[in-house]
Amino acid sequence: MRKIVSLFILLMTASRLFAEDGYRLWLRYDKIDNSILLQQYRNNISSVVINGSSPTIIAARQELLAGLDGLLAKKVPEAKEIKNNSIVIFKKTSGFPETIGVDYTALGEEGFAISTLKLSSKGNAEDIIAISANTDMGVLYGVFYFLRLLQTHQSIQHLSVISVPKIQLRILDHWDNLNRSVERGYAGISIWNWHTLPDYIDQRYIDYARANASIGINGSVLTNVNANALVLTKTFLEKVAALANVFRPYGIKVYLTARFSAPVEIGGLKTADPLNAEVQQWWKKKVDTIYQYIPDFGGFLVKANSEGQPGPQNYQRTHADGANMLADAVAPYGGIVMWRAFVYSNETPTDRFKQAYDEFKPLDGQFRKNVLIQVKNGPIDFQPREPFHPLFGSMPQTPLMMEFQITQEYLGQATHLVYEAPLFKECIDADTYAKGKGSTVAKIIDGSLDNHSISGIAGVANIGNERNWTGHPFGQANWYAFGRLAWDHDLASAQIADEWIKQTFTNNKTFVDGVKEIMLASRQIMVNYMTPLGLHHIMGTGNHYGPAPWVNNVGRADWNPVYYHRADSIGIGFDRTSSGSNALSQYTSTVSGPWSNLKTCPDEYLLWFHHVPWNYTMRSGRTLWGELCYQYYSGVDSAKWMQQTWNKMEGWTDEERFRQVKMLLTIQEKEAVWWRNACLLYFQTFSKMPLPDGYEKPGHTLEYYKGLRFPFAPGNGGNL
Ligand code: GCW
Repeated sequence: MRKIVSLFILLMTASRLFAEDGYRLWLRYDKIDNSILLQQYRNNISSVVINGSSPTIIAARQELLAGLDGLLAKKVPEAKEIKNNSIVIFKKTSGFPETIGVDYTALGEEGFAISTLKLSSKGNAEDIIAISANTDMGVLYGVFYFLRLLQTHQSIQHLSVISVPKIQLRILDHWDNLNRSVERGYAGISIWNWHTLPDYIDQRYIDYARANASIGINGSVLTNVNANALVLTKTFLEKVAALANVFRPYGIKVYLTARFSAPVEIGGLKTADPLNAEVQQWWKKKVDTIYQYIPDFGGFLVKANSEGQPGPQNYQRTHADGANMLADAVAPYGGIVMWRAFVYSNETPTDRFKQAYDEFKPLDGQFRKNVLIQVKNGPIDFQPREPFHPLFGSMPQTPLMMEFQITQEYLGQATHLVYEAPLFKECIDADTYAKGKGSTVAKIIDGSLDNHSISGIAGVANIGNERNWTGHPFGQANWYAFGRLAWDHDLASAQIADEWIKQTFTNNKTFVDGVKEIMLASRQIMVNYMTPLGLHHIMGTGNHYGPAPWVNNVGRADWNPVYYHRADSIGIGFDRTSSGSNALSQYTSTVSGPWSNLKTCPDEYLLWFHHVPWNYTMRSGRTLWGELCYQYYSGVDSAKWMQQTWNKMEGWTDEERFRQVKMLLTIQEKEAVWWRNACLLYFQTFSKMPLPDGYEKPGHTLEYYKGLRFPFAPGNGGNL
C-alpha cells in the first residue's frame, strides 16, 4: 500500500513538473511525437557547425542546440568540421569555404537563406543545411525559422528558403506604467520590474526577447503613451539600459514614450514650446544622455494633444513642429520619432471619425525624414470591426506606421477567444485606391506605394506577468500573428494559426483542424454578439468592459455610446454621408462611392455610415431590426459552437490548458448572451418591435443590465 502511495506521489510530482502552464509560448521544443519523422530528422541532422562568436550568434547557437536537443531528444554535437548532414550557420562575410549560390543582396540587413547543399570542398560531396545571412541577426532569424520547420513537422529536405521582412520597424508598444500597472492590460502587471532593475535580470526579459526574435519583432516601446517624464531621468535610464542590454543580441531596440511637457516637469523650464531654443536644447541634451546609456536607442513614441496629453498645440504649434523638434534631437544618432495620429478634441464639434485626417493631412510633407506618423487601424479606436483609417493613402509624402491593438481592450479583454489575424488582414488588405487599384494599406505601411525609405508597424502588447504571459492562452496567438504579419503581410491567417497551434499545442490533425476552425471563425463571431452591422463604441465607460449602449452622461460627447449609434424612433446608425458628417469624403471616391449608398454599402459597415430605418429591408430580406436580432442571436449560437468544438479536443492536448480554455469559453458564452440581451433590450426601446418568434427571451430586464457595475475590472488604469 505504502508503495502504491509513493508511486502515486511520484507520478503526481512528475506530471506537475511537466504541467503545461503556457510559459514556453510557441517555443516548446518537446520531443517530436511522430517516430518516422523523428528518425528522418535525426538522420538529417548529425552535427551543428557554428561560425562566429558575437552575442547574437551565441544566442542563435543556444537556441539551435536547445531546440534540437528537445525536439530530437538527443544531443546533437557541435563540430568544427563540416560533415555529411551538418547544419551550418554562418554570416556571409565569415569566410565560408565556398559560395552557395544565394543572392545576398536580396537578403538585406535582416533576411536569411536556408539551403540544402552538396558541399564538395573536400572531394566527397556532403549534404548539408546552410542557414546564412548578411548579418548575425539574419542568422538568428533563420535559426528560428528552421526550428519552426521541425516544430511543425515539415520536410527539411531540398530546402531553398529565402525570407526577408517586408516592413522595417516591427514594434511592440507596451502601455506599461512605471508603477507596473498596465493600461488596457489584462494579463497581470507589467513584466518590467523597475524596482529591481538594473541589477536583477529576470529570466522573463530573456524569454521575452527570444519570443519576439522568433517572430521577427525588432523593437519594444517600454512605456505607456500616456507618458511619465520620469522614465527620462537617469535613475530610470540606467534601468532601461539594462533591458536594452538583454534585448540587443536578439535584435530588439528599445524605444521610450516622450512626455511632451518633460522640459517643464523634470527640466525646470517654464515652457515646452517646441520652437523655443532652450526647449530644443533641453531635448538635445536629454537625447545625448539617453544615447550614452543606450547607444542603439531606437527613438521616441509620442501621444500629444490627445486625451489630455500635453503637446505642441498647447503653444499654438502644430504636430509637425513638435515631431520635428524631437526628430532633430535624435537624428544625429539615427533615431526616429513615431508620432501618433490618434487625436480628437472635445472642443472640435466635428465627427470624431474625421478629426485625425483633418489635423494631419494638411501637414503632409512637413515632417522630417526620421518621423513616422503612427495611425490606428480604424478611425475611431480599435473596434471589433472598423473601416480602414482614411489617413492611409492620404499622406503620400509621409511614412505612415500601422498601429494595431493586440491587447483585447474592445475584443472581450482576456476572457474571450478572439484570433486577431483576420482583423489585421482585413485592414492590411483593404484597397485605398490612392494611386488606383492595388493601393492597399499593406503597400502604404511597407513604404512601397510611395517609395519611402522607412516603414513600420506597431502592436499594442497584450503581455503581462501572468505565468502564460497573455492571460488567455489564445492571447499568445495574437502576439504571434502580429509578429508574423509584421514580417510578411502576405501570410494567410489560416497558415499563421496552423503553425501557432502546432508549435503551441500539438501537430495532431484532429486538434489542429478543430482549433483552427474555432480561431478563424472567432473574430466574426465576436462582431456578431457585440457590434454587428457596423455598430461601434457601445461598451461600458472607463473599463470598456461589457455592453452599455445607453450611456449618455460622460463628460464629453464622443465618449458616450449614444454619440456613435444614434438610435432613435426612426432608426439607428451614424450618417457619415454628405447628408450627415460627410466623413466618407475623406476616402477616395472609388472607396466612398459604394459605401455612401445605402444600397451598395456592405452590411458590415452599414451603421458606420448610415442612419437606417428600423424597418428597412436588408439583403437577407429581413428588416434592419430583424437582421440585428438575427446577428446577435447567431453570435451567441456560434459562441456555443466554439465551446462544443473545444470540448471535442479533450485528450488531444494537455489537461491543464484544455480546462483553462474550457472555463474561459464558458465565460465568453455567458458574456455573449449578456451583450446580446443588453443591446437588444435597449435598442428595442427605440425600434418598438418585438423579438422575432422562436428566439429565447432575455433572462433579465434592461434595468438589470443597466444596473451592473464593475468597479475593479482590470486595465482601466484610472483613464477613460
Ligand atoms: O483606446 C483608447 C484607450 C486608452 C488609450 C488611448 C490611446 C493609452 O481607451 O486607454 O490610452 O486609446 O490609444 O491613446
